[in-house]
Amino acid sequence: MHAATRELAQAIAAARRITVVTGAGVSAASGVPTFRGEGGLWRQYRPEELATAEAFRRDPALVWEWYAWRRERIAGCEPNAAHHVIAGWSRRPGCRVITQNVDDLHVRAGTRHLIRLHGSIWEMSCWDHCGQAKWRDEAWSWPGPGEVSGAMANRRLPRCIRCGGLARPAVVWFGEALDPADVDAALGACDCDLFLTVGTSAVVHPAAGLVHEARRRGAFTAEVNLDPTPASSAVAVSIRGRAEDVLPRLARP
Ligand code: BV8
Ligand code: ZN
Repeated sequence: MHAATRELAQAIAAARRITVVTGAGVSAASGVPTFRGEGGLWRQYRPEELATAEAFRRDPALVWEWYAWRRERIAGCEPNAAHHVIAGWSRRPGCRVITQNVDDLHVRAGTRHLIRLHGSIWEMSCWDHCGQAKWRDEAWSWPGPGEVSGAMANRRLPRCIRCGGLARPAVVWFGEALDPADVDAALGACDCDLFLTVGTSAVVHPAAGLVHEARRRGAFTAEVNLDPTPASSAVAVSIRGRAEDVLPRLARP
């Protein structure tokens, strides 16, 4: 085992309070596309065209077609070894898990004390803000090519279960505020002994700022990621590798 991995494994074993922050890299081995790496979603699409309220206002069918495609991809994915190690850590008192991912694979792996900063691709909310709380809908799927087009497509889009208006994916888009309760919980989780980021390019805020806040509060900070990130030079230990390979080693000091 590399010295850095051993050092981190020992720090994890000794830590009383651990906070883990994950990004798309932790789900890569499960087959969920990442955003910015090789074959990432933002290589094929422009985020402003799909992951913003403006894009949805302009063309809800296009945005729903993209989310339907991602839901279908994710439906066939299972949590991988990295999710299971993190779920194991989450059962330790004082451990909290924060994810940027919307795939809910941490939920399916049985992770406790999970903060889903960007929401869930399996949940919907009312585009017209009628007051209906977000709800889970795993059944809705895109009507399929050729079956509907144009105005017809808009009629087959998901509707709000309360007012019948247009429903939207209950995820946080660029330019949208995160749920203040989630931000508060994430900041509270920066009070920890060990802060570990796994599988994130560390460019999306406010999630990307958490590791720096944890360091400011005295935490031992570490990163496991396939590529270098803007956080790599700021953490105490930065391990280059695949989460599904490295995390099981970190769990067996
Ligand atoms: C907000 C939607 C304010 C859901 C997403 C401060 C500074 C700079 C910019 C900003 C700032 N504050 C706000 C901004 C703007 C913006 C932002 O951060 N822009 C960036 C891009 C510059 N932030 C926002 O707009 C946020 N909102 O701050 O609002 C506000 C306040 C009040 C009132 C109104 C507004 C909202 C951010 C959320 C955006 N939504 N997605 C969806 O459809 O998924 S973000 C999107 O990127 C995903 O949700 C994803 O979670 C997130 C981060 O990406 P990563 O998870 O890191 O994935 P990525 O592919 O980038 O990286 C994967 C990494 O894994 C790679 O490094 C790769 O090397 C590695 N990897 C691959 N395989 C493996 C691996 N590692 C290990 N093992 C492997 N096997
Ligand atoms: Zn409604």
